[in-house]
Amino acid sequence: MADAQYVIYGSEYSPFSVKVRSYFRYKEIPHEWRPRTKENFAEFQALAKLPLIPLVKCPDGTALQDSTPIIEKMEAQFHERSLSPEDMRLNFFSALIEEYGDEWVNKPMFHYRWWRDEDQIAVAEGLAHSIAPNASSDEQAQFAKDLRKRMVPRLSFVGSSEQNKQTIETSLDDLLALLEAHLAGRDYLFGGRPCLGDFGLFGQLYGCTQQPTTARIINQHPNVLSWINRMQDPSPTGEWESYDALASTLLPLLKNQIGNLYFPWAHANAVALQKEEATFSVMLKGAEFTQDTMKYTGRSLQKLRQKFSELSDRGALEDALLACGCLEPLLRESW
Ligand SMILES: N[C@@H](CCC(=O)N[C@@H](CS)C(=O)NCC(=O)O)C(=O)O
Repeated sequence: MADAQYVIYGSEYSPFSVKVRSYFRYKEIPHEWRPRTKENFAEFQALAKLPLIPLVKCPDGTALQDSTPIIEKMEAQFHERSLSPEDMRLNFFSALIEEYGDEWVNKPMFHYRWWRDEDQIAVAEGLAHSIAPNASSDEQAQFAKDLRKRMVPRLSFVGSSEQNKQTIETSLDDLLALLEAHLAGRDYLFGGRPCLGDFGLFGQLYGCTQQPTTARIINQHPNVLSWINRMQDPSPTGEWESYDALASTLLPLLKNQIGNLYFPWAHANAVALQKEEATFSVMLKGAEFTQDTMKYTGRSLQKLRQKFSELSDRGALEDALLACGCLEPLLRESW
């Protein structure tokens, strides 16, 4: 039966979709990758509760959406090649990196996609081709123009603006420099096997390789580029490394990107949601950052805090989080 396996409705241009596709490949879960197109849109819509990809249709016909719960659900069913290192510190760091990838690194990915003419044109053409593969070249060109017109005003959804541009662009530079150092001599974030954090971060950075400006930036980071390529179809190359072996380059990355950037931003967003404010401003690395409040990010931060609060015997984890400026934001109350 053609559908007696998982079907992933996604797009090569959707970071969350390629994240889930890489996960299914790594876990060797039989699946079909079905790019969502104009032709199969009605089929997708009949399954979707939200107008978002990825959508995974299970062999029993039920549909799953939202990459993090999709992976959690699969992890509970497929135990080979687990994504969870035994060390609680690494396991929690992995969740933290995934959350940061999904919620923060999505900003530079999306900002660079639709900010400059060169990138707008290249991505709109690629998107038009992937959504309407059978259209004539004239129709695709018109569709690309329409997509560009529709997507550019959506920059504000991720907080991309003149005011925030520098913070967003510098955050990608900083991430890539820190990741380049961390990945020297290792295949995945925690050694010889990918963790949840690898998948989340990879999805967004893979998206960056499809955009001329960020492709040029990433090309200057050969370790990161090799890792992005490896993550498209990952397989284990060894064991997890120990926390001590990883700490010297991992903690600076967490401190710079999560302790000093993601957490202050996500916390300010959560406070604004609590106060039912439509926008919020927060100082990030000395610059004021203003954006519309995001409900999804508020909920996912809450889940992370919940996950942390449920851990017992977490003394060593607290020390590790303290070392990278990530403990206090997890202990704070919000809404
Ligand atoms: N939190 C969701 C986010 C999914 C998401 O934002 N998907 C984007 C593409 S990456 C989307 O479907 N946008 C609307 C569209 O493409 O029609 C997840 O992790 O799956």
